[in-house]
Amino acid sequence: MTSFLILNGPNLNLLGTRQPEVYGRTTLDDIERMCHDKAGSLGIEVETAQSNHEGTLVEHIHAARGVHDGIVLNAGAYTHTSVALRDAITGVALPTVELHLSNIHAREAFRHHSMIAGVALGVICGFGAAGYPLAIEALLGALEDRAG
Ligand code: CA2
Repeated sequence: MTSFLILNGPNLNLLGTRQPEVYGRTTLDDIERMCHDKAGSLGIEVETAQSNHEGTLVEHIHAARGVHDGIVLNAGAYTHTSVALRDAITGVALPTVELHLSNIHAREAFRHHSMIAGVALGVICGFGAAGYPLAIEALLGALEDRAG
């Protein structure tokens, strides 16, 4: 069965508790439940994980190889800094959707650049928690297109 890793980076465990005007009121648990529900409706599986540590995120990406068919990655602030995460995505060669709750291009200049975008299949940002099911659907669609 098709399976995706839904990977969330630093501070996303705080969702729903602070800065609701930027990130909304949905908690990470809610988002992970939404992902499982979306996967169920599409007949696929998802595994969800979150870490505040760059190296742990790299290890999750490595472990996805041979287990999952694609990755939905909200790398949080590491999006803007991490060559290691970019190299991990390139290294496992799994199709990856970069995802952000907020529209990073409408925020501070330092959020406008992504280390991930250049190795991602595509980017979804600015739609809040609704972006996660959108990303799952887009990733599945891309895999189905590739399979012909
Ligand atoms: O918009 C996104 O999803 C981000 O990846 C979120 C990151 C930010 O550094 C990126 O530029 C864009 C930050 C996540 C912090 O989440 C919090 C949630 C509640 C309270 C405090 C932080």
